[in-house]
Amino acid sequence: MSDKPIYVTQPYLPPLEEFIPYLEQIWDSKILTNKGPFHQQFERALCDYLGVEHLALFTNGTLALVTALQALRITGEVITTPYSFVATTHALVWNNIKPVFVDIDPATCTLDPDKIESAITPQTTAILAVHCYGNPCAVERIQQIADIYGLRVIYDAAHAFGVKYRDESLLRHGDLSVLSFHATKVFNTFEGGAIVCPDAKTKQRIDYLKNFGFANEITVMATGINGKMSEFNAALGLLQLKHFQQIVEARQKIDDLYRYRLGSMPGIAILDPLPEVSRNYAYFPVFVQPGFPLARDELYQRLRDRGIFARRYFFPLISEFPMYRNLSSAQRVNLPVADNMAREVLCLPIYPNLDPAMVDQVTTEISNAHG
Ligand code: T4K
Repeated sequence: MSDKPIYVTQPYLPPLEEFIPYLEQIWDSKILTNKGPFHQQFERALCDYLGVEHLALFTNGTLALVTALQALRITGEVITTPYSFVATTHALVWNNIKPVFVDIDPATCTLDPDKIESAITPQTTAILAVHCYGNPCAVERIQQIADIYGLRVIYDAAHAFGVKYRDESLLRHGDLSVLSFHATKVFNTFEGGAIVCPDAKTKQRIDYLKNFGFANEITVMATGINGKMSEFNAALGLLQLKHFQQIVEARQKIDDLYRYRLGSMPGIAILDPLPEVSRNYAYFPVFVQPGFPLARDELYQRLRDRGIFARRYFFPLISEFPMYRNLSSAQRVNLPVADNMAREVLCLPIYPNLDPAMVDQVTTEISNAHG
């Protein structure tokens, strides 16, 4: 039994004294928001760090998703995954778009490209895919399908900060990618998010949209919203960026340790690292299968009883929630892989300050279930 609860994650915070000078600047300037100096610096620093052309900061990932769909004027039906955080699908409905759920690939937990074409109808305008757990979607296949059918591609990259695919940023794929800097993410600014886009014109439209549609003091270009990131969050982001490499290295050690301890445990399945991917170690999902003596929920409860708060990301499937379950694409027969994975998944604690002794404790508790 752990003295202190072990949560699925714990936000990384830089040493407080390093943040004070940033706060002093904000207190001096009295510029708190509306594209202040830290906001501008952070946008540039993120583009450089991530290796992308343009990026617009947001107050959170959900508003960034909602705005990304607005920016591309997406309508009608959008193909998406049921295996994600509910914000992915809610963003469609906030834009009066009908979600069409398609099953996932068990190797990555991302949209199965082989299942996309049969879900396309004359109303389909886009694909909204999720780089789940930081695993890249089948980006080339998805782009091929999108090109054939004239669809736009938006990636919910909330889990994919810093992930590289074939030696370049994963965020360079698709028409837009959306990041989350929420407290529970690998890179956090307390709350925050961003849209990554390839061209200056789209970036400008997104900048109008996130600022009520204002182009200047008296001109409103679009029915925008308030999605702006504050100077506090932007300043924190600038500082967090300096620590990010160390955050990833610490996470990698935890990931290695879990793989070593659980890799050959009967009834526990782990996703294999993908070739040509430089990972961010955002989550450590395991899948509790029939060879394990406990059902997934029994293991979840057993760990909780011992102060270990693993989480069932992503259970229930989004398609099971009351506002979605009546859609024909939400029927379980349409989503057998996602349905199965949602019933088996348990995300184990992983964060930079997680003591290896605690990882041992988690894996010992799992192994003890074997009796
Ligand atoms: N798309 C995807 C694929 C996403 O995963 C998300 C967010 C979004 C879009 C939307 O992005 P944002 O609008 O959030 O920027 C959490 C997060 O709230 C959510 O951001 C995240 N996905 C989702 C996967 O997980 P909960 O309800 O599980 O969070 P919560 O509060 O239970 O936190 C989990 C654990 O983390 C706690 O047990 C303790 C620890 N924690 C949490 C917070 C908030 C801390 O130690 N400190 C904290 O401040 O949803």
